[in-house]
Amino acid sequence: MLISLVALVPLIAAATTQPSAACAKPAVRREWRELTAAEQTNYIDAVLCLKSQKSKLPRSAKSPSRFDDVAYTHMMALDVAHSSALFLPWHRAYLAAYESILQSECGYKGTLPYWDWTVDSQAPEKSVLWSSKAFGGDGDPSSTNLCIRSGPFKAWRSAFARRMCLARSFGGGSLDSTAVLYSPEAIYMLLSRSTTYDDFRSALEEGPHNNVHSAIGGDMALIDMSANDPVFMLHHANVDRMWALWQKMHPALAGSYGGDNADGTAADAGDVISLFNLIPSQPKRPVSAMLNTTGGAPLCYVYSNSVRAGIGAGGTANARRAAAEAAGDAITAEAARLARHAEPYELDAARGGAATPAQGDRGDGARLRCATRVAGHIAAQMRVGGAAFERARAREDAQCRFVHFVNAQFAGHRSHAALGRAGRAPAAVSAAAAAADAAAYEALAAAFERAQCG
Ligand SMILES: [Cu+2]
Repeated sequence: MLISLVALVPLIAAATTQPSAACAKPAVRREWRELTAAEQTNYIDAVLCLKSQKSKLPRSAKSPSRFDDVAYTHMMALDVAHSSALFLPWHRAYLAAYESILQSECGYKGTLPYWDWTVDSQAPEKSVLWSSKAFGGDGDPSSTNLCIRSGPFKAWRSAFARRMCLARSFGGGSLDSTAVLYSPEAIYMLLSRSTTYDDFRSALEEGPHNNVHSAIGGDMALIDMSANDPVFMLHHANVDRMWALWQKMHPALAGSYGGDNADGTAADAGDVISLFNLIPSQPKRPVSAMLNTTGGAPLCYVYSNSVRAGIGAGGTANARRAAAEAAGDAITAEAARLARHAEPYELDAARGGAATPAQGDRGDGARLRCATRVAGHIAAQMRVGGAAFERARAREDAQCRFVHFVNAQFAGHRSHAALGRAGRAPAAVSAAAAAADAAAYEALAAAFERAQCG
């Protein structure tokens, strides 16, 4: 594991991969909190503009607006672009089209922002995204349709797949706002330990991707409605960013593609992506054109290193502490037991709640919670069933065991997502800080793997 640590750090630290000649100056997609208030308003205004523009689809689509054209396109791609190899390249093409429509049809000058939900993972319902100046908050639990009550999209009506208000239901339908998203530590584990395209795609799609859809609930939890919520694009930009990070972390795999298509045929980089004429003048492109965000035509962008709360107060010292602790062989019996525990989500009751806060806990400012499981009925309509569902459950369990292990073994570890940091102003992460984080996460991941073998 030491070899991979040495190999990973400089790769993560590099701010960009080498752009091709066709993409000399990549645009930078930034985290929502990196935008100034004026830039955030410009983005929201551009989305509102799209909803007021006329549809460009054939009349037969019955789309009320240009924004609805975009939602329609996602609805048309349900079966080809989910639970299949095409998931990542299709959504990459879709986001690029959406970004270019905002720019060319609504005069938007910026790039598509992303939502780094790892930052809000420990209490997603408290994210700044839900402010009435941003995307508005939770749905109204007293209304049967769970319509949102605040923000610029309050009056929105969705057209596809059904005509109704914009709905949310934090906590995945339970209305108790207790969902937990994937921590930065768990995401590092997923990125660094997925060693084929298909393994990575399925782990990301069935795990964190579905977890966020489920946690927001309402439209977002319904595969045929999800693109009606403007927050969909920021979530998917982060999913796309995870793919770019994985490609950067594993250079030998960066151009790799494979697995199965939705129809059971073997996926191939020559497969053609259809956006159903969302941009009529745009040619259909193959998957191979989506494998590099700086490949040019139509992709020419990179992602920033995101934000964190309380920067400067812990990052580097934290990294040093975790690396030092992992270097010693001090794997306690309790941590080793946690690492092998058969029922990670029921651990609290078994050992008196010593190491890991319950998912509904919002008081513990130091430790991490396990990410919420995706409920069976939500996974099913996200097209995850059968063996894929069993695989997703096993990965959720492994993620939760890792969280228990970090809490038990590294009591001094203060995650950037820890709630105790939540009050601090968010600040952009430098390449050096991102590299230090990666070193700390690698130490945790390696220690976890040692304990599992012990
Ligand atoms: Cu989708």
